Amino acid sequence: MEIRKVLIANRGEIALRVIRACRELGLKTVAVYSTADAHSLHVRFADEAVCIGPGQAAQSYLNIKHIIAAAELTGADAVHPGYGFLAERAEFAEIVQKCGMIFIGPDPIHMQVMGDKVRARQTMAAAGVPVLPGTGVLSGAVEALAAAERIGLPVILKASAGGGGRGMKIIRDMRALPSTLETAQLEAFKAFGCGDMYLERYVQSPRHVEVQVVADKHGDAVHLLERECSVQRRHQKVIEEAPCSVLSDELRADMCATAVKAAKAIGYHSLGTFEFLLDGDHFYFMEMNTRVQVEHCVTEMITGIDLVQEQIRLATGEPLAHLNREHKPRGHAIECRINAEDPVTFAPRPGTISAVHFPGGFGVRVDSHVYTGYTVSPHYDSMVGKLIVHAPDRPRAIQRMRRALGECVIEGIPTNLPLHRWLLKQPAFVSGKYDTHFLEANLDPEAIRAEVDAEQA
Ligand code: MV4
Repeated sequence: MEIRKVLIANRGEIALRVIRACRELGLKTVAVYSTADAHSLHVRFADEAVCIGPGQAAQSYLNIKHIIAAAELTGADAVHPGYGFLAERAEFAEIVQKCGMIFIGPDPIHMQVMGDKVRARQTMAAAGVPVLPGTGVLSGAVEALAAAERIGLPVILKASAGGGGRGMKIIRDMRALPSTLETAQLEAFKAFGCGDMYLERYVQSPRHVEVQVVADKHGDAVHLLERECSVQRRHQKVIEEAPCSVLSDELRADMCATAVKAAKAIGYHSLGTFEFLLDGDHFYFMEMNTRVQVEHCVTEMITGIDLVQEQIRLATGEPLAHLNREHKPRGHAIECRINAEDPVTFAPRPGTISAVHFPGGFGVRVDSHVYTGYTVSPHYDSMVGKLIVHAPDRPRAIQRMRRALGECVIEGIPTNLPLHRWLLKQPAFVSGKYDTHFLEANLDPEAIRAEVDAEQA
């Protein structure tokens, strides 16, 4: 199966990222855009561009009919979904395939299995992946109470159709369980159209460590090491790094081998991320993501592998033969997500950028779609770019990121650059000894405001 022309069903930095990969592979590109994105770089960088609707995502980037029409109109033979929007909608992948095009991603069946968190848990447990003690879909309060009794408090209620932290409730008291379950079921039904809930032992202070897997259509799979993503707020990642600084070589080998084994067990192909909760020297399966992730860049820096090019090659049926079997981390990489938001309250702040200067120099990478005069639309995610550094070791990566953050200028709208400058000097971050609660537990509005003032001085 050959690809000549790829339609990119996305916008922003990831659309640019995919266009760049295509160009290096000698593939033609088709951008799709909403009227709000008419002046976007992905429109200009692609060979062709088709307007697919108004600013509201539901009418453009989520509009399957319009996207398929754009693909047929331009003669695209493959579709890359990026992340977000339709990237994990099995129905979209199926339609792309039924229209005779290649979906640059996994088999829709794997998107379905992993989108159903109870099925994902069961599938992974059956493949020999460690999962926390827990249940299937709960039939009601009686079963939930019995399960919580068996597992021991605290436990966490999760929506089977949730994921990424949506639809979760922690239970620390048996008496709260029946009413919390009922509310959670109602909320899940409203949010996802499915009220199914399950329960797991709650890990109090975990780290979020995820393993990147690359698998071909012939049953072969390799890992590309892990990413540490514990610096987050309300389930939005803020900083990611690779490798994870607290993994022993044995634990890394175990976690990575487990992910490869799981991918092979289910016959997975394409890029995949296995998210684990790390609790001391135990790890447990949380979720599997079937898309390219925002933070894929830190893996690229420490492996030297272009993940998006691999994803495209794999979609054509190319075997993995050319990839190394065993990877040692090559130095250390850190990524800061730069958002158009209030650095203290985190509220999105769309608007027009009056001036931008991105850092450069040795070991610095900027993946961004913004430019001077660019208007950040209120219709979409507030991320305006990613600042990625690579250095021989973690201390030098931190120094390099501080240097790069110092060079970075975005004027006209507030951004979280001051938050990053503050984060990069927090003792817990510098020591590497932090968990998923670190950011929210240590937020210091005064200190971040001082960084804002320093920026303006
Ligand atoms: C957990 C957990 C503790 N115990 N499950 C959040 C995102 C979703 N993937 C699952 N999440 C969690 N599941 C059990 N049994 C803690 C979290 C969690 C978390 C995980 C990763 C990164 C940040 C987090 C922040 C709060 C809670």
